[in-house]
Amino acid sequence: MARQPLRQLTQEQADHFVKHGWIKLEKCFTRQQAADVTKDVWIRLGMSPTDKSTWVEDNHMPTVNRWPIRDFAPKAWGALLDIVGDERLVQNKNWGDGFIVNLGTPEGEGQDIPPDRWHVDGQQRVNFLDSGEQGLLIMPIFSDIRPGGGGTMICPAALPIMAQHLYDHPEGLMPGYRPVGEEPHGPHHQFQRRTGRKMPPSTWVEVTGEPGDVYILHPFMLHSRVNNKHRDVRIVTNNRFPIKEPFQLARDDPSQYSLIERATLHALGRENCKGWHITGERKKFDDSRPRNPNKRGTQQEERDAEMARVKAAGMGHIYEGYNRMRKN
Ligand SMILES: O=C(O)CCC(=O)C(=O)O
Ligand SMILES: [Fe+2]
Repeated sequence: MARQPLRQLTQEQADHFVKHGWIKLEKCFTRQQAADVTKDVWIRLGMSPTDKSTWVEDNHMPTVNRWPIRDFAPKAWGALLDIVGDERLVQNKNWGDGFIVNLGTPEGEGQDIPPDRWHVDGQQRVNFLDSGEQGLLIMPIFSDIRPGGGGTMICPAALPIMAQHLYDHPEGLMPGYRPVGEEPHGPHHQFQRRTGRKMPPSTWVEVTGEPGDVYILHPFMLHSRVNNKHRDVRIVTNNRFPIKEPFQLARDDPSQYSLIERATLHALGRENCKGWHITGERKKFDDSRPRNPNKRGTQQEERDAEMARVKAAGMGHIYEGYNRMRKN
């Protein structure tokens, strides 16, 4: 039996995802929707939009409210189902307001600085070729992002390298893609970052667009935060799209592969992964440590600090407004 026909994507978009591991969808939600959900960003951040001396470069805000993708961005939702292939596999049907706000730095203003924070998301677990926990990396855009304005850099050409490394290490890869069992400063120390540094700039793709545009990326996509030379207010979210089961890369009926699975096989240059099995343990680490060096605390600490700031500004009610937007 053939897979369901595409609901949202054109065949050309589906083929692009399989071949390159990413697509950009335009106008998945309106500029007004973006304005509505980001309207309290400055209060939440505790910074002033007009006083750059209050700005911190890289802000990973806690998620306080969530809303169903299906209602907020139906086109993106349709595309996601096309890529995953089956709604029953979808674990998290919401996006939220955990904005990532890149405000640039005084030193970086006007400067062209190459990206150097190359990584693949998956910091909280041991990663395998067939891991479903990341699912996809989805980047909805909530502000105007022009070239040089702090949009993330992605490197689709590194997908085959990441996929092969996962294939070669069925024992699993730690964050950064050091194989489980290898000493911390061994041969694969900072594998992701070092691979990124070797990729020529001609292979990079800069995330740019308008509020409402959405990038959908393969879970192994190498990407990096970039300098925001214009010091525009760059607002996105990064969402996982976890699926409930490991990906199946050795199906008896090849017509049943999802687009993600097909993209993984394409990156490996293989028809299937028959005979490949994980040999390590699927494991999640706890989330009580800061996600990156710029974070000011654990997720709970950040949430508490933000709530305290918002309450001190006499704006505690903003969260009630948000909560009314929630549908499930
Ligand atoms: O802020 C960005 O452009 C990228 C952030 C990112 O990749 C991350 O937080 O994992
Ligand atoms: Fe990331």
